[in-house]
Amino acid sequence: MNKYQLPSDSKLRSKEFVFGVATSAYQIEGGVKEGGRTPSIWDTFCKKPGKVDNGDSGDVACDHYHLWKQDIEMIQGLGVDAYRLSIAWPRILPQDGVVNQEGLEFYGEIIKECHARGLKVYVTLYHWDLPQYLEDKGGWLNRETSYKFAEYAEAVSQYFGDTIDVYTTLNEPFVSAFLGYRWGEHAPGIKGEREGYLASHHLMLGHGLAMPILRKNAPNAKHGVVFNATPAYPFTEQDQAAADYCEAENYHWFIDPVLKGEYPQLVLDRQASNLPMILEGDLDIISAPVDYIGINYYTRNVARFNENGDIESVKQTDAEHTYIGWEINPQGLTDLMVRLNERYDNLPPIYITENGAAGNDECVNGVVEDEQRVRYFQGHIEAVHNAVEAGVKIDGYFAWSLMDNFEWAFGYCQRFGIVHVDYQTQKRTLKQSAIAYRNMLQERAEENR
Ligand code: IFM
Repeated sequence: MNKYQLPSDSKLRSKEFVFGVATSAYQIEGGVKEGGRTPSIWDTFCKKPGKVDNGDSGDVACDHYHLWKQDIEMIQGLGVDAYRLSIAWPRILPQDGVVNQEGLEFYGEIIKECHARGLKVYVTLYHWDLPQYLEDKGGWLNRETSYKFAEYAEAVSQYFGDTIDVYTTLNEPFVSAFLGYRWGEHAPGIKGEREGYLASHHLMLGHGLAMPILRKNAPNAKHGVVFNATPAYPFTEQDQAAADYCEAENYHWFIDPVLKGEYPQLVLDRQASNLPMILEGDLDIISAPVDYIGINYYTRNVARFNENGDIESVKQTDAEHTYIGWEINPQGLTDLMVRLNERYDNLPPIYITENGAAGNDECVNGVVEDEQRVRYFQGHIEAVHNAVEAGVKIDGYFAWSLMDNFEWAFGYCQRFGIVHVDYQTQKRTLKQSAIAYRNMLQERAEENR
């Protein structure tokens, strides 16, 4: 297949629907000691033996810090409407209270170049690279960090204002809080139930504190937050409650406070002994209206109660999985969209801000055959179409990721890019999945001409 197919009457064919590609700062930039940047928690974490596969780090990554111009040219060549990137907090505020002009200018150049090439710019403020100096004071376990995040949002939005088309406060607070502070698999590597919940509340508070600041400084931009969400299915009929709890913890815990102004009862009950201190007024701050929510979808979860009454995931051995071990299930994306639509009366428009598949792709004679990823995208783009048909307002779709990059605790061995990166030479090669994306978008552009 050299082109993703869309039904002829699909909303996804209209030019109002946004197609894009996404990346994040630490995963692609490198240049960690350049431009006045100071270490983030990921620089520190990568140095700890055994934390990241193969001892990898984002020190060089895709060297986007130097190659950004050619990368943006490549993005334009794909024919997408938008580029979703993140800003590295430690480039903007390398020390507490000190704004680094060079950091602002670096992203200013990128934004200018994107606009010159007709790309809309979606910027995430926090894609997991907390400045280490804040971690040294407790990181997201310290309520003060929420206020520091608001200061950072002020610095960025004051400088960029409406030149950023769409602002995102946080990417996947579930991952920052739970993988970082509960299960210790991500930076800063802390393990503790209470810690995970405390970090989650402070992240959401940071989001809420940032919202009015962003609106004040960028009144014409859109503002929102991005969640990862994995729909859960019961393994047997008896396991419905297990599946319900998985969803509650995985995404209701993060979305409910924003859209309902409350935390979900299922989690409040089950985690009663781990709950953070929620001060009066916090939920009012967190539930400030958003213009959109971003959803990152990769896979589904099948859940059951084991013999101890604990909830566990059951791997579906008869299903197809990607290289990272995640089940491929496009129907899960449609179901998730419909479930969100049913759960929230005031659901704002959704962007699918990430969707993609990991492989261990190789470039052979300039060609990267990523047949599984091509099928993955075809299935998931159709799933988005089906959700739209079912009445869900979805305004855009971003492939994760533009190019192979530093996949956190997996280092470089999991390749999520639609563009292959040779890490020795930094050569970029469009995979078949990128070519199919480009061809679909080209056809759409011709139709809309
Ligand atoms: O690479 C990550 C990204 O940083 C956040 N969402 C999930 C992706 C794949 O794991």
